[in-house]
Amino acid sequence: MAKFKLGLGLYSHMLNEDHYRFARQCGASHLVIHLVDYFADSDQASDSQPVGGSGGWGVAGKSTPRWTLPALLKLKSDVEEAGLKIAAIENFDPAHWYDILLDGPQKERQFAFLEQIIRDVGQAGIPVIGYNFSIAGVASRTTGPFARGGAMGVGMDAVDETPVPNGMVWNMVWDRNAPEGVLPSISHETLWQRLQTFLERLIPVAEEAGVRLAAHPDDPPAPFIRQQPRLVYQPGMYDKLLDLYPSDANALEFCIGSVAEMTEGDIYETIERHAKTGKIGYIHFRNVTGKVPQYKETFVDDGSIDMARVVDILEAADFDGVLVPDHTPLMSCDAPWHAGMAYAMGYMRSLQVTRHD
Ligand SMILES: [Mn+2]
Repeated sequence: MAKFKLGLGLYSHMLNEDHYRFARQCGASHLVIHLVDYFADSDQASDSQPVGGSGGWGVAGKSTPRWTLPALLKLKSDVEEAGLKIAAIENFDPAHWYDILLDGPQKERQFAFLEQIIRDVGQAGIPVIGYNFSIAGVASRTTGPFARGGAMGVGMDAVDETPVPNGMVWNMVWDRNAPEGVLPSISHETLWQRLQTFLERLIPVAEEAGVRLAAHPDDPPAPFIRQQPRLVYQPGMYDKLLDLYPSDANALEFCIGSVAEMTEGDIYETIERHAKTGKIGYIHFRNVTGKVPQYKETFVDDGSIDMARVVDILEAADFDGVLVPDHTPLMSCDAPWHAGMAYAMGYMRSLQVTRHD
């Protein structure tokens, strides 16, 4: 049995007994949970993964009650009753940190709120918060029957240049009454300064709370999307992020797919380096063909990445954290999301039980 643990990612509307049972049936011991409902007040299908059109997903802020200590403790106990553990919470609510990303007037208040969230998450015994330090968030991706057998999948053909409207950040609307207009474009340097402030402010709190803040790379990893700079769009930028604030609490939500979509670097070397230094909080285990700006997500066994080789690298590095499928193509049946996930989980489970002992 391999050392890594198998997890399933659940969106907020899936945080219920049926999905906990489904995760167990797929061989998961852990969950990575989303508290933000990306599609609240949106007409996008909520079972498919967020693609990110220019219009954004939905309205931010509805997750607020889920971030309180009593709510986190209840969630944790429900998940544990189902025989699972929460490995991580993935993504902050844009309503809670838009002015941290935008360097706006509510920044101080929002830092204080995120500090409280980190303390509460630590108090609830949840070890990781995954985040994506991005103004535009996920955008420029398209869906189509791109995957094997015509399965609906995600890809990218070109960079979306549509500017981000006022009142939107990270692809969600935080102010429905924002004045007309668009966000000003900023430089990469300015974005990195904002990240530095974020790390200097929150990593010490995370250290004290026993929580790791784990950074997802940009999806898609292009230098600019929607006229906003991206932070981690080449492998070396992950190193820059870690070097900005060396701490065990400054970690990576390592997305194999997004890193493989980058135009530089070698996916195997990059994984090995970070696994060996213990910097990986958890892993998005998905496959892809092509690179930015033209790539397609694939079934886990069908892309250009040798996923068994990845597992061997993780094993050799003694990685004992959690792998989740991230996204999968949707399969043609009555339960496209479930079938896609069960397929990926079965593949991962076989790697887990057959690699080493
Ligand atoms: Mn990912």
